[in-house]
Amino acid sequence: MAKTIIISNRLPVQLQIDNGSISAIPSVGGLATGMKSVHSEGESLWIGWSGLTEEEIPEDLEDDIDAALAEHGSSKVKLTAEEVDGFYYGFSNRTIWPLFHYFLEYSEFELASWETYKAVNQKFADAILEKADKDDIIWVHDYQLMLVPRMVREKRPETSIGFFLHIPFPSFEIFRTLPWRAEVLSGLLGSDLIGFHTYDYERHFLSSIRRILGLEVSFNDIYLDDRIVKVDSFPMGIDYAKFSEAAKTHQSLPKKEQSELQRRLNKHKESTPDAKFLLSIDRLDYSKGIAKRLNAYEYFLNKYPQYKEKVRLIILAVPSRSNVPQYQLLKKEIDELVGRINGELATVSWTPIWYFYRSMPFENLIDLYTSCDIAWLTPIRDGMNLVAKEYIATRTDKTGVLILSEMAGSANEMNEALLINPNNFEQIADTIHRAIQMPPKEQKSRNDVLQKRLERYNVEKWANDFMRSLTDQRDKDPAYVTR
Ligand code: GDG
Repeated sequence: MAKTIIISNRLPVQLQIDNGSISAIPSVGGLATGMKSVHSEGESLWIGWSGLTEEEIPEDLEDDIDAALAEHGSSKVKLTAEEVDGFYYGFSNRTIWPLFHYFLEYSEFELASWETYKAVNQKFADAILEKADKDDIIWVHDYQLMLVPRMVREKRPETSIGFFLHIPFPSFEIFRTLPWRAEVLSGLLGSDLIGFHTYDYERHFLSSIRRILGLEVSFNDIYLDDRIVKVDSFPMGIDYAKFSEAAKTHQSLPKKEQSELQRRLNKHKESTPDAKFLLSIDRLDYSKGIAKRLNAYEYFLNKYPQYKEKVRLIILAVPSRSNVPQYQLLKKEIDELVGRINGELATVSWTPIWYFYRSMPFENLIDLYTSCDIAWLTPIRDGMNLVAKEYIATRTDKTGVLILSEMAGSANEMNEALLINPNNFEQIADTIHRAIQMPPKEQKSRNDVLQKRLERYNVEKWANDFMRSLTDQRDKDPAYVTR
């Protein structure tokens, strides 16, 4: 029976080695959840890096690790610390990530890390070739693996291969600066179907295909000598039921079962009933605009001083890529900004910013989503931004206001949110004021539309739509049909 092979940089499970005993814990991330419907037992295999380098895996535990992963339909690609450094921290996160998020000045073009990226992509492709049977369908994920589709196609011309990019695809003017631009495009063109979150990313990609490779493009089809590659947009949704059910359960919890965080949030709400909580949750990443958001918050408090002592900004910044210098500098900048703003504006009874630099358990995430009156997300660039969708899904009584950057892919589907330009402090200050003043009736009518849309186009539908489009494409491919 044909199976689906999913391939991404990280596996959907976390390995834990404790006194020689191995366990694999399923991850709760969006991709892992989204692929659940595709990654059902027995019919699919997930290939990726386990998160431990070869040096960190004791040789005598190798078989046990493979067995633990196999229980979750997973198989690991072995990477050395040096490979992780050049491939992941290097080319993926110091070249592609900044470039594709329009941070051209952060993008490093180093031949050595490009060479490692190629070699590691080949390792992933070899792992697929070793495990894939003739009729299997292959779905490759994200910017770390853009060369894999071509590498697999070269050895197995008839295989059905899909690729999905989770981050923006930049405009031609940005993409053309990459020294290895043609190789990256040609790597992606090994696919039968290439998916993006938005129509804009799709258009940018097609424009680079025309101008860099000179290929013929008609609507969303790219004509190669022997095949047609289809390009389309598939905006990723969330597991809507999971978030809305968690919020309902959470609200019915008796006081003694509530988390410490929830009790503290309640206490503050009771002591200042007209106070408002603003919330932002992101990985600590320069693309998320956290430092700019802090400056905009200070601007807002100075423009609307009546809200001093009345609003609190909760910032949850999740540690990310802390081996990359830009992330270390950003962490320092944010620490200093929070310290300065709190130092200058705080009173004995009011701290303007509550700053958490950590990852929180899912239950606490729900505490925050359900307790905060306004979610304020201001990425400078963001492929989609699932946090915006999750916040809306948890608003069971339909109150709450979402202020969202128009630079996030999700803004395309969330017109009922208050959309802002993250660089326009004047507009941001006025929008926070508007959000605080928004009558509950208006909040409910906006959120009602948003919730219905998110519930309908959930992550399962996203995965199924992509798979359907990929199989349709395969059925049209002459190489497959005449086989
Ligand atoms: C990339 C693209 C695109 C966050 N903090 C905690 C936590 N989270 C979860 C959220 C959400 C996920 O992490 C973050 O997803 P985003 O979409 O907001 O952002 P990226 O991590 O940058 O993801 C992005 C996405 O891929 C999918 O294609 O939307 O544009 O950059 O699900 O809930 N979860 C827990 N604790 C935390 O502290 N448990």
